[in-house]
Amino acid sequence: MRPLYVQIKDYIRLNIQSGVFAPDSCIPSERHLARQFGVSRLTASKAVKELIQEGLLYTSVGKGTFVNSRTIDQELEALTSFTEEMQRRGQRASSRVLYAAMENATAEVAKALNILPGAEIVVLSRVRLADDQPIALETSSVIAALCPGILQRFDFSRDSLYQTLRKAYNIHIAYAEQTIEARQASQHEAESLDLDKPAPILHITRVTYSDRPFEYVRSAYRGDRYKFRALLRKIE
Ligand code: 16G
Repeated sequence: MRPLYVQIKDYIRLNIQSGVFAPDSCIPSERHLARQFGVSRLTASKAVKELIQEGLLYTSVGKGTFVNSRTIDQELEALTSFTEEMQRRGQRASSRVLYAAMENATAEVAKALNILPGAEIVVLSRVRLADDQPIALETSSVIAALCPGILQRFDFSRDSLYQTLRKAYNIHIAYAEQTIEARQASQHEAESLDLDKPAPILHITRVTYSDRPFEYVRSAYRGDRYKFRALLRKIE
């Protein structure tokens, strides 16, 4: 059984997605949610707080908690796969698969994916290319139990990982958390990305969620070929 605060989060998220809680409208109060779900006020508050952190809701002091329409669009819009992102720019996406195998989760990966260390994960390491130019080196770890047989059934030099997860395993991406930092490319990264050393890369660590974390990715984007854009909203 899923924790109660997660069930409350799902309830709010579904109501937002279906338009029952309209953009910029006030959602039910924490007291109301607590009563409705038969939980403590603290549990309801945890659900609401996390949705605020995820950018789905915002609070207005003394007025209540509201549906954050613009941020959702921005965040969901920005959450594309490499294949979709390249298509949008009119470029052709392809991949060179460097490694694809089952492994046991290290403590770091297990923590990010909320699984036990040693649990089976699918590790996929790919050089991502746009119009045949290497752009990024991505290593994704996906919980194996969620996508049985994925490596036997699909060819990731051609197939999109996200499309495969959605179509074949019914895993729908809800949001992702990522950090970006600049650093010097390692030798392996430089070789994979055809870089003359020393060259800067943008190193991204990302956890992608459906109704639970399912993918942990570490990627190196070529600093000279990639730019990340963000829309920033003033905090009330
Ligand atoms: C993006 C994601 C990566 C994901 C990949 C799936 C970033 C920084 N990374 O590159 O986490 O694994 O898309 O792409 O946005 P695919 O569906 O084309 O295989």
